[in-house]
Order: sequence, then structure tokens, then C-alpha cells
Amino acid sequence: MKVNPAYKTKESLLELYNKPLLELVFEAATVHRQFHNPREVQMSSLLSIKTGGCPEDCGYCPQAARYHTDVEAHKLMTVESVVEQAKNAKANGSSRLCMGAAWREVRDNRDFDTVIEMVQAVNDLNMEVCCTLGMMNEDQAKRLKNAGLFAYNHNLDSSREFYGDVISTREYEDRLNTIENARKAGITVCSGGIIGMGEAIEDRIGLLMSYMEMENPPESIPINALVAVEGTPLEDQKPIEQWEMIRMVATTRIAFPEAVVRLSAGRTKMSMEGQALCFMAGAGSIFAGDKLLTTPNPEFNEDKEMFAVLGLIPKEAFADGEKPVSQPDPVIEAKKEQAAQRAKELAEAKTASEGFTPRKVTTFS
Ligand code: SAM
Ligand code: DTB
Ligand code: SF4
Repeated sequence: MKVNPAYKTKESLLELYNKPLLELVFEAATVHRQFHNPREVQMSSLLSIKTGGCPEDCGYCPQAARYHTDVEAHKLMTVESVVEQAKNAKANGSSRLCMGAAWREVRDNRDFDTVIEMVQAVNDLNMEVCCTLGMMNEDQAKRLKNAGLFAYNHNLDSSREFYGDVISTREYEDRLNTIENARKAGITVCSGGIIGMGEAIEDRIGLLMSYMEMENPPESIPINALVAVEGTPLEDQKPIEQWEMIRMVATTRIAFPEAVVRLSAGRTKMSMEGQALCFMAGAGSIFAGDKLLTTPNPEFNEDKEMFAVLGLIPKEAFADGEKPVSQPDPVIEAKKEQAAQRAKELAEAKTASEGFTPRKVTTFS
């Protein structure tokens, strides 16, 4: 049951969201237990593989070049350093790695070839690999799938109506197309939103309705609370109440019983009790490690203690889907072949020139 037939309309979802809190949590906990092991919570690590300098104008984002934030821009990481970070994340209990790039869109260039190699290398570590690289076309999605990508993250962020108040450099429709391209390539979809950007409750429900209307809704739905970063247009947004996060997690859980609902950005502002209610209400994952992409996240040891206190266990990789097989990338292989051919021709030319004895030139004085 990908969507809950009892909550397919905006009105029914809104009524659900506004239920007395403990009734809502109870209903969500009941649905959660039918479809998931309530003790399991996946630890997922985020890694910003290319940071800052983004041409987009997403009003919440510290990585947009046009806003003056403390984020330092960094070019694409190397495959070796990504593997090192991935091993470290795995050793600390993460079974998924989400690699984020501050790109508007994927381009068919050498950087994308490097990302393909990163996907192959992290999949080889038996971790679920997720990427969030901005917009992408179907061919690019196919290359990622072929490399072993498990999930593609592309958030709708809010309702179609509120979206334009936060982002002007790309359309809601563009986002839906990218999600569709991931789907066509057979990659699982991770897509969710941010609450606390000044939207109305109807916009939170509108976000869920966008997923409800999909032929194939996301397998993974991250719920972020805005991290208001100085220098961004949303820097002065008042933090949301924990209850709002709990309501949003619970409503999402009930509406999409099979999906993994991810308690994502904003946990530094939550108490352990608040987070416990989110787990009760069906959150099945957190981001682990002291940094999200560029902003702080609870320390690893704090989360370890929370898991111990609440009796939670980290979820293994590929519990919700088969491990993809990493295949050689046709573009990289063709480039390698071309380079080998060029090297061979050069070597042959060199050998030929070595056997060549220049004609003696007699000079007359
Ligand atoms: N550039 C790519 C894109 O926009 O699709 C990938 C990286 S982007 C940082 C990934 C997601 O992080 C955004 O879609 C947004 O939902 C979330 N995000 C960014 N800044 C945030 C903030 N300050 N608070 C909460 N979530 C944020
Ligand atoms: C998602 O929904 N949240 C994560 C992940 N998917 C890519 C990103 C949160 C970013 C928070 C702001 C930052 O650290 O830069
Ligand atoms: Fe760029 Fe993504 Fe940030 Fe938007 S959310 S400014 S696209 S990095």
C-alpha cells in the first residue's frame, strides 16, 4: 500500500494533520507497526561533495552564490576522499550515504564522470548510495543507475502554490520532471520538503498532495525543518515548534505507509523527547554525523545515547530493496579506450622515429 486510500484528498489530510496530537501519533504508530519494524531507524550520512557557489536562488539555501553566508565554496571532492568518508560513516553505523552537490543541474562533463566513480566505489562498500545533484535528464539518470545508485534525492520542498515564494530560478514542473527521470531509470525516489519557511499548514498538505497525485510516490520522504542561515532570505524565520515536526512526520507516515519517512534537518533544535515522538509517529531514519551538508547536526555520541535510551537499532543497508549491481560506465570506458588508443599511437610513432636514421647532410665550406 503505497498510499493510504483513506487520505487521498486535501481535506482529509488537513483534518488528519489537525487531529488531537496524541490521537494523531497513535494512528501513525499503528500504521508504522503494520509496515515497518518500529525499533529500526536507519542512520544515513550526508556528504557535500561539491559545496557552495550555486547559481540558483533557493531562499533557504546557504550554498546559493548570491547570498552572503559563511559557506566556503569547494570544488568537487576526489573519489578517494569520498571513499574514506564513506568508510568512516559506515564504521559509525550509517548504512546509507547521500552525496550532495551544489549544482543547478547535472552536466555531461568530467565532474559527472567522477560522481559516477564515487557511486560505484560507495556501492562496493555495501552502502545504499543516494545522490542529490540538482536537475538531471533521463540519460544521466541511466548512467547513475548503471553505476549502482540506489536513490536520487530531489525535494519538491513545499506546495506548488508556495514554491514560487521561495525559488524563482526553476519551476516546480522541472522538479517533477527530474523525479520522473529517476523513476524511468529505475532508481528509487527520495523526495520531501521543508517546514518553517513561512508557509501555511495548507502548503504542508499541498506538498503531500503532490506526492499523492504521483503514479508512483517516493520510497523515501525527508521532512526537514528550516535551518535558518544568516545571509539567506529566510534568515529571520521563527523556528517551528517541535509539535509541528511531529505532526508532519505522523501525517506523512499515515498517508504513505510504505515510505521511509526521514527526520532530517532541524534536529539540533529538538529535544530527545521530541525526537522520540517522531520515531513513535513513524520516522524511520535520521541523518547521522555532526554536519548535514553545511550546517550543524547532533553529535554522533548524542545520537548513540539516544538510540540506547530509546532502544532503537540502526537499520541495515538494502532492507527495503535489492543492492544495485555496479556496471562499468559506457562513457568512462569509451574515454579510457580512446586514451589507450592515443597512447598506443604515440608509442608506435616513437618507435618508428627511433628506427629512423636521419640522412647525412654534407656541408661544403
Ligand atoms: N543542489 C541540489 C538541489 O537543490 O536539488 C542538491 C542539494 S540541496 C542542498 C538539497 C536539499 O536540501 C534542498 O532541496 C532542500 O530541501 C534542503 N535544504 C537546503 N538548505 C536547507 C536549509 N537551510 N534548511 C533545511 N533544508 C535545506
Ligand atoms: C534532505 O531532504 N535534507 C538533506 C538531504 N535531503 C540532502 C539536506 C539538508 C541540508 C540542510 C542545510 C545544509 O546543511 O546545508
Ligand atoms: Fe543550489 Fe540546491 Fe542550494 Fe538550491 S538548494 S541553491 S539548487 S545547492
